[in-house]
Amino acid sequence: MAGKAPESDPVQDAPEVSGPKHSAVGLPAITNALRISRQQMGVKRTALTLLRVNQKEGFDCPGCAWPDPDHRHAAEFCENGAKAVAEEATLRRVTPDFFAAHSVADLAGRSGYWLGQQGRLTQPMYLAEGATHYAPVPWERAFDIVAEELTGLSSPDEAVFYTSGRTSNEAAFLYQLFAREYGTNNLPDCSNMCHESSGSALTETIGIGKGSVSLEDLYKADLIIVAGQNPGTNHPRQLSALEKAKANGAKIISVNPLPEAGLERFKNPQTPRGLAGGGTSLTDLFLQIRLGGDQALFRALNHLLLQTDGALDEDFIREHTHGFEEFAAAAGDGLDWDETLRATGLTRAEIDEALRMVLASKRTIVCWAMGLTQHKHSVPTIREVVNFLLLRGNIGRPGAGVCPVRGHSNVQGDRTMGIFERPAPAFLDALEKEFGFAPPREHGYDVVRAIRALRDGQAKVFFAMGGNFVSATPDTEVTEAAVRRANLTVHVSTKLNRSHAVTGARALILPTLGRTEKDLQSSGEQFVTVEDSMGMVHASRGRLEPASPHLLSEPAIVCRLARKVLGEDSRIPWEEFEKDYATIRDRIARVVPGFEDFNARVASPDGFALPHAPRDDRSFPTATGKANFTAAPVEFPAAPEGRLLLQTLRSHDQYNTTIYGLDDRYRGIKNGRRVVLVHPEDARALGLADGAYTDLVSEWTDGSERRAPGFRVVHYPTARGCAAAYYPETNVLIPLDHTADTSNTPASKSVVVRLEPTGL
Ligand SMILES: Nc1nc2c(c(=O)[nH]1)N[C@H]1C(S)=C(S)[C@@H](COP(=O)(O)OP(=O)(O)OC[C@H]3O[C@@H](n4cnc5c(=O)[nH]c(N)nc54)[C@H](O)[C@@H]3O)O[C@H]1N2
Ligand SMILES: Nc1nc2c(c(=O)[nH]1)N[C@H]1C(S)=C(S)[C@@H](COP(=O)(O)OP(=O)(O)OC[C@H]3O[C@@H](n4cnc5c(=O)[nH]c(N)nc54)[C@H](O)[C@@H]3O)O[C@H]1N2
Ligand SMILES: [Mo]
Repeated sequence: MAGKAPESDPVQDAPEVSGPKHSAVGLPAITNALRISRQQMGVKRTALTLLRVNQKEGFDCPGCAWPDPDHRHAAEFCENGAKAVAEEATLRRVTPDFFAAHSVADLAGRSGYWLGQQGRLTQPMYLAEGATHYAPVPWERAFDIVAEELTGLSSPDEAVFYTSGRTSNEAAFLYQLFAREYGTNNLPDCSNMCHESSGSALTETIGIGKGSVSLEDLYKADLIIVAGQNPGTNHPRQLSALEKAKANGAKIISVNPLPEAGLERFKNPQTPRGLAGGGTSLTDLFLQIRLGGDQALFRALNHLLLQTDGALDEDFIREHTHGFEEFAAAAGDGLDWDETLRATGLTRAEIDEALRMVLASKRTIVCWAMGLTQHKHSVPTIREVVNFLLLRGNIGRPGAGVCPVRGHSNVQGDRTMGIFERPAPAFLDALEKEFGFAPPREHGYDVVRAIRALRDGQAKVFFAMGGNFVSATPDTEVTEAAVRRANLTVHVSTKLNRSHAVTGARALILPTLGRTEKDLQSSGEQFVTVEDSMGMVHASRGRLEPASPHLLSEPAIVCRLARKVLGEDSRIPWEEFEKDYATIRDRIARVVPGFEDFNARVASPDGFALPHAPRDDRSFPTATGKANFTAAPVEFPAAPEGRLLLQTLRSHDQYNTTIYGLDDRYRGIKNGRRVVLVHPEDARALGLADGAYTDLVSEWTDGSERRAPGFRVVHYPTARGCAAAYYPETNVLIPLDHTADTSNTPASKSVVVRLEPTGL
């Protein structure tokens, strides 16, 4: 029934298991999307809302960052996009009465699923020091409280301003401007936990931390390697692009420890064949790699390419690259095949087959996501992918390139707008020139460093523009204790989540508009803009009436807060910005390269493409002025005898920490989330029957242990020695210091665990 949330927390842990599926989408995807949408929104609103997703006059889907094709279907959404929309456009409401009925301690005892199911936040709420319940607070008073705390700090660096990647370009630009005029670069964001490793590796090697391909390139590729990504669940519209590429003759190699249904076979719901027929088989070669074995795999391919006559694009290497000799010396001679096969879990024949496909392809693209970015050696792994593409000149020409597939719908745009704890000096110079204040130059805290600073009492105010910090971050117990030490925690949010229940001495919840909603300011109705995973910028306009008359937009919240905190001293026209977002875009146009004439260009329904030097003209804005080969030693994680390597990943019914439902349809799991997928032979060796219950115990180098109790063992065809369980439940297992070198991203895809039968 629409509008009604569950009263009690449902039993989450009665998982029913039926084995993995071998195809994705098709009719069940539509039925499931409509069922969840109707539960949240009712029938009429479901129809009205879903027809607006990703249309040229509509709003950008708050799901993933996959780009929209030029020729859009009437319903350009996918099952999981529909769920993201339903979650936001729900008719359920969290009112002051709800907070009066539920103490913070009560909320802290609820599951993330239950919290999210309560509906949209409707009024600003304040938790006074020592209070047991949140109480309604007028907006002005809420801003005064934040201003009081921020102006009372002994240094602006005692404040942390987190962002999750749904924030629009306009709001993000204002938010970083406010933080920097206030005086800090402490702007950690979800990207620190996500594609930071891609950004680090790509900036160093090709000079820009973004992907180099467009959708058209995918359609033209001969070979697409999808490594460490589960598009069937996390980027379902990517399957349509892969299907089209295949129809044009492309081959696909999937590199994954799990046989993911979406990559096996796609039943396109937009075509009769997809709905009623067998669908399209996508993967031509499945490489069932061990967790963290990708660097070794790409190194082996590179070694073989270096040994094959005529395999290299020598002109490209000579004209456009740097460091080839050194790389060839490291990768060309002697490869330790025993080590390669151990690291990858593959056979020599499988690697040779992949090589044949690589040699047969003139245009190759590598797509990747969290399976490559969340390991200790993620940055060298992604550099090795770049080496692989450079060897055959697969960058900066049609049908070829790097394709890191972003997560949150505007995470890439937020970074472009300056949400970054280590801003480029040129960006700060441009801010200084445009606004006439001296931005701080010292680097700020990323996510992990922000947690340490809170833990150590060096950070005292935590402000979040969206997201669910305590659930998304590693080392849950450490992180929650760290956040509880803050003087004030503030969350600008659409929905209730655990971060509202784990608070500093005082706390505020500031409810905001979602993408789907009309944004009316005094100059009239506003739109915002976003940038997708392929560097396309376009407008997003909500149409629904806001969930409550008390909501403020994210730009309005930043403007009002900035005026309170910075007062008369501010040189920035905050009032004007709030009134008319076009005035924000005028400033972005003057500060951020590629946004010249922003207001005029974004008026085009298709939006516009941002410049990308390697893609546009094969120039590489790196330190050497060329694309850089890099030669790093091959690394891979190893689990000691009797232990497994655990990856923490998403089920089909969740959006990060937002749990839509309790099923993971493609993996054959229903009605529960506390499951651990283990290869049947590994499970037998550990004496664990399918259906047995086990605690997951992670073992850390300093001898400490962390425990996540009560997971149902599921015998599952994952790579040998590897296990998988859902995040955020498993974040408790990941030590804060277990991060990727260089990017400092929590290494959530390689955690050494012991499985201990529950109750022993
Ligand atoms: N519906 C939905 N959509 C989403 C999200 C969501 O939660 N729900 N989240 C969004 C966000 S923020 C992001 S970042 C993306 C995440 O998108 P994904 O990266 O697809 O998300 P994960 O579930 O973490 O899946 C990781 C995949 O990599 C594989 N993998 C794990 N370790 C390795 C490895 O060492 N090597 C290789 N080759 N493969 C490995 C796993 O088996 C799995 O298939 O999706 C975005 N879209
Ligand atoms: N173990 C493990 N940990 C991980 C990962 C993993 O694979 N394994 N993945 C990491 C990745 S890739 C990411 S991106 C992070 C995600 O980290 P976050 O981005 O912090 O987490 P989300 O769950 O996406 O945030 C959900 C909340 O955002 C708020 N929200 C939704 N829409 C809006 C909006 O329009 N405006 C505002 N202001 N708020 C809104 C809602 O209140 C909702 O509860 O988690 C990371 N953590
Ligand atoms: Mo992400």
